[in-house]
Amino acid sequence: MKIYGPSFSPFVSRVRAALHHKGVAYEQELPPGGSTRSEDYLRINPIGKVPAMVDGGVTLPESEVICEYIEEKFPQKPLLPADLAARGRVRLINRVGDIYIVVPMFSLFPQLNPVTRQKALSDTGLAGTRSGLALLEGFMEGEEFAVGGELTLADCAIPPILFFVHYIMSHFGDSEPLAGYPKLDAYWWNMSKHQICGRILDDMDTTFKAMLAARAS
Ligand SMILES: N[C@@H](CCC(=O)N[C@@H](CS)C(=O)NCC(=O)O)C(=O)O
Repeated sequence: MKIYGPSFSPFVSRVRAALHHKGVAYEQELPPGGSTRSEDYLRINPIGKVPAMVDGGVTLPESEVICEYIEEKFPQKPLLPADLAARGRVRLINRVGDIYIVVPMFSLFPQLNPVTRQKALSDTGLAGTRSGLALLEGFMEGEEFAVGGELTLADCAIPPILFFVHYIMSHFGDSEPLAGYPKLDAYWWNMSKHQICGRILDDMDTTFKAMLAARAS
C-alpha cells in the first residue's frame, strides 16, 4: 500500500495512525512532480489534495474514506467499536472535526501574518473554529479516548487536527486554545503520550518544523 502526502498533514497523519495501530506496512511518498496540482498527481487524485492511497488496483482520495477502507480490509485491532451507536458517535466526532473545525480553521491560514491580516476574515475564522471546538467538547465521551475505552478512528483523526489548532491559534495570541474545553484539553495531553498517536504527533511536529525551515531559507 502506498500513501501520498507529507507526515505534517493532519489528514495523512490520520491514515498513518490507523496503519500503525493495525501494524500494516506501507510506503509513503510525496506527490509526484512535487505538487498536489501536478498532472501526475491529479491523475492519482483529481481532488488535488493529500492524502491519496494506492493499494494494488484500488486508488482512493480523502482521509476518512481511506481509513474506512483500511478498517474493512484489515479487521485486526478494530478502530470502529462493535456497538452500532458507538460507531455512529465515532463518525460524528470525525465529521465535526472535518467540517466544523477544519473548515473555519484552515480559512485562517491566509490570515496568519498580522501585517496582511484582514480582521473581519480572521474574526470569522476564529469564531468558527471556537464554535467547532465547543461542539467537539460536547460530543467527546472521555479524556483518554474520544469514544469508549479504546482507540478508534476518532483518535486517529482528532489529535492531528488539535495539533493545527495549537499552531494556528497561537498566531492570534491564543497559546492555550483548548483551555476553555477541559475534556479536549485533557484528551490532547493523553493523546500526546499515547504510544501510536504520540508518535504520529511527534512526526507531524518534526516534519512541519522542517517544512517551515525550508520555506524560510
Ligand atoms: N478532506 C480531505 C482534506 C485534505 C486536505 O485538505 N489536504 C491538504 C493538506 S493538509 C492539501 O492537500 N492541500 C493542498 C491543496 O489544497 O492544494 C481529506 O480528508 O483527505
